[in-house]
Amino acid sequence: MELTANGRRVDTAPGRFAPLEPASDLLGDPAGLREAMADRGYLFFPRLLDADTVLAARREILTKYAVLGEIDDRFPLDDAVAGDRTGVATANLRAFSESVRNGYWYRAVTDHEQLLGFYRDLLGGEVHCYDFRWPRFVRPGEGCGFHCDGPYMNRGTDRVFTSWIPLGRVRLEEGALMVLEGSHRSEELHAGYLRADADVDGLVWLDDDPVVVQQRYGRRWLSNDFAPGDVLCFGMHTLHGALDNHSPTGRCRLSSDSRYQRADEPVDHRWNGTEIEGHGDRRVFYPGLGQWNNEDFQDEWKRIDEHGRLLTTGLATGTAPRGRQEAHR
Ligand SMILES: O=C(O)CCC(=O)C(=O)O
Repeated sequence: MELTANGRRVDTAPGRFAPLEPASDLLGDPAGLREAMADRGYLFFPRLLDADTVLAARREILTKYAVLGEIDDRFPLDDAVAGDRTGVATANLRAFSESVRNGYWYRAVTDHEQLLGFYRDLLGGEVHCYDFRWPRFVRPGEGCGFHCDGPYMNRGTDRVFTSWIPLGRVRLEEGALMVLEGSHRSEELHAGYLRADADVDGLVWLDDDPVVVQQRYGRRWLSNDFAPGDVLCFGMHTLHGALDNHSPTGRCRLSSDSRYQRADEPVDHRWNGTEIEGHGDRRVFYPGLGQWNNEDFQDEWKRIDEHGRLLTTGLATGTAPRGRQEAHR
C-alpha cells in the first residue's frame, strides 16, 4: 500500500525510507544511551513495556471513545473501528479529555517503571513526567504534520524528551510515527525554527510535503510497524510527523506522547502544575475531525464553551486545507 503523510506520497525507496534502529541493547548503560541519543536523535525500544499494561490502557481509552460514538462497538473493541461520532458535538470534551488523560491504565503506561528507569539512566537523576499527557486518537484519513517538539516545550529546561507509545498495534499504513534521520543536527532548523516559541510566534507545521522536508532537513524517513510495548523516544530537535492512517478496516490509531525531564530542572509551565495552561484560551486537546469541513477542526486544540462543548465558528469551506493547524499540541 502506498504510504502518505498529509495526503502526499512518502518515497519508500531504499535510501529514502528505513526501519528505526533498536536500542534495547543499550538499556542499563547510561553512557551508551546518551551517546546514541546524541548521535541518532532518537532511541527505539521494541517491547520495552509489558503488553498487558499497554493493552489494558487501550481498552480503557477505547471504551471512553465508544461513549462518544467515535468507536463502533458492534465490532470488537480492540479493532477500534471508527463510529459515527454522534456524541462528539454535544459531549463535555473538557471532562472527556481529562478522564482519558487521568485513566488508571493510561497512567500505568506513561509512568511505567521500565520507562522511568530508562529516563533516570538517560538523564542521570530523578525524572518528572510532564503533568499533561497527549493520548492521541487518529481516525482513518488523519495524520500529523511535520514539526520538532522544541518550540512547544521550551520554557523550562532544554533537556526534555518525548516518548511516542503505540497503544496497541500500529502498522505503517495505520498512521505510524516517523522521524527524519539526522534532522536533529540540521543547521537550518537550529538557526531559525528551533529558536521559536510556538505560542509567541504562532508556529504552523513546517511543511506538508515529506519529500521536500526530507531534502531540506535530513536523510531517510525512519519508521516501521509498531507492537504493543514498543516505545520511541526522541529529543526536542528531531523532526517528525505521522503517516496518514489508511487502515483498510477503518481502524483508528491509538497512541500516546508524553514528555520527561529531570525533576530538579525548571519546567515549562504550559504543561505542568495543577492548572494546565496549554496553548491558552478555552481549548481542549482533541486532534483530528478535519473532515467535518470546518477550518476550526484543523487545529489539534479545539475551542470549547463554558460547558466544555465544541465551538465551531469557522466557515465551512468544502474540503478543509491540510497543514493549516495553528497551534500543535
Ligand atoms: O502521534 C502523532 O500523530 C504525533 C505525535 C507527536 O508529534 C509527538 O509525539 O511529538
